[in-house]
Amino acid sequence: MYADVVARRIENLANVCDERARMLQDQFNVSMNHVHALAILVSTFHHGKNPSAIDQKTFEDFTARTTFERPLMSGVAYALKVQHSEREMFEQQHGWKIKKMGAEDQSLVHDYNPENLEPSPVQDEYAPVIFSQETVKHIISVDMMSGKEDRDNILRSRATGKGALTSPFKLLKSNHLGVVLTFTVYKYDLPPNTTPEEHIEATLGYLGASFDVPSLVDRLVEQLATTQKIVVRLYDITNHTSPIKMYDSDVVASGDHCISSIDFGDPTRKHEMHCRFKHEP
Ligand code: WA2
Repeated sequence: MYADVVARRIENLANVCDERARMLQDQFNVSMNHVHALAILVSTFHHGKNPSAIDQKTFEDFTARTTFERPLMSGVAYALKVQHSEREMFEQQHGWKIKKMGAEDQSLVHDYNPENLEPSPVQDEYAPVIFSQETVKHIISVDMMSGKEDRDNILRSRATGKGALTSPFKLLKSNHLGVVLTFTVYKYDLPPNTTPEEHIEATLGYLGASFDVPSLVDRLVEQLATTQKIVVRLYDITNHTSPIKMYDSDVVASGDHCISSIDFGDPTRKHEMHCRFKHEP
């Protein structure tokens, strides 16, 4: 029966789609756990030692040698919480000024260089990047609170003590959509019943990772052996009335499609993978 064939085809597609979604979710989860461990590393060896045992060179070496632990992250960095009253001393200590994130159009140019950025205007507080993986060196000295998505993510992560994920947005020095994952570093371990105010008070800094969605999902999709070619799309459906497309295999496809949900570890965000069979010519 033809109906049988169609039913089996759709069942097969649903299985393949679930398998892909699970694979991406698992890779994201292991990457996220390692970013969390990096936050503990900074807490232990930067804030927990005097003098600090971490400088930019150590951070660069360590993060380069452990990239295999974070298959979905294009770069990690650490930004410090700096109050306005501490700004002058901070800038003297580091020998550079806290910079404001470039305008939207400037952030897209390929030779985005913090040297060309303007100093940050006066704010209550800042989150300048002091350590970065070599791949995102261009954000050193940039105030991550001067970008809306990064700022909201920092505020959400530090009030809750949990990993926070942004919606998709254009990353600096990249033409791609990406998401940023942030973990807050605190002065001491906070018990589960700690209030948001106490969390904010105990904050020292923010360990963040960027996930360049198209290049990293392309790599994952390519790695998977395929008998039937399938076309994959990834959506942020947090606002279900206006989903944001994060990834598209760039192939025209129509016909039956299956949907698998993906959990990227931040309960305030919802994601879906949509799969179709590629049309044979
Ligand atoms: N990292 C890399 N590229 C970006 C970016 C970012 N944020 N934001 C825009 N383009 C240091 O949450 C703290 C990393 C932000 C962490």
